[in-house]
Amino acid sequence: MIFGRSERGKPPVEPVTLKILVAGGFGVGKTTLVGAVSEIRPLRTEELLTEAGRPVDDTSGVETKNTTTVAMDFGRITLREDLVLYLFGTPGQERFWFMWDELSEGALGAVVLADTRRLEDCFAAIDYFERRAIPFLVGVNCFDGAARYPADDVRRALDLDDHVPLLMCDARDRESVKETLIGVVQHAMAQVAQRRQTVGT
Ligand SMILES: Nc1nc2c(ncn2[C@@H]2O[C@H](COP(=O)(O)OP(=O)(O)OP(=O)(O)O)[C@@H](O)[C@H]2O)c(=O)[nH]1
Ligand SMILES: [Mg+2]
Repeated sequence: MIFGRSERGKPPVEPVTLKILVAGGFGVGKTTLVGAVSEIRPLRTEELLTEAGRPVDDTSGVETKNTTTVAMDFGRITLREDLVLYLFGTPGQERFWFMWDELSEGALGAVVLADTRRLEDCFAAIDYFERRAIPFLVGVNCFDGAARYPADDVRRALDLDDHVPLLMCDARDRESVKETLIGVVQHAMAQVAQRRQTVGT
């Protein structure tokens, strides 16, 4: 006897797939974040930082860092059985920024990672997403040894619009990263709904 799909129980769920960017300055923890949550072995494009790059590669604060992303990181996380995120980590160094336009194509939203010891390094990423109206939130990656500041102080220093969420996170911690990603999806969905409403009125 042949059973139809409905008789065998629930039909398989086709998940919605969303593209999320992970951006921010050099060495802020983008590759670490994608690696912490990805359920597939993340694709990385790391190259060794060399003596020749020393004048342009500012490793202050991340002195133990010996590689850098030259094209992108790629990972995947299933947030719910019907919701899958594809994560694209951008290269942090300015000399690789020509990749950003390609990577941001079709993105729902972005996480801008920030390190309070070098806040100015994420200004360019914030400008980039503001200009293109790509919804983003700021994740303050709380490095060991970095001073902790109240969220409002960081918001003010970054001159963030009131509607942009800011969260504290640890790029090495799966649960913390998951929370941050859920925050981006919720924020981006709210922005899309608001834009639709504005267009509809
Ligand atoms: N203590 C601590 N170290 C971290 C954290 N996130 C990253 N690191 C370390 O900081 C360094 C930089 O991390 P990456 O993930 O390579 O940074 P990135 O943003 O991908 O760097 P680029 O691709 O070169 O711009 C690595 O040595 C990590 O082990 C964190 O949350 N806490
Ligand atoms: Mg990287």
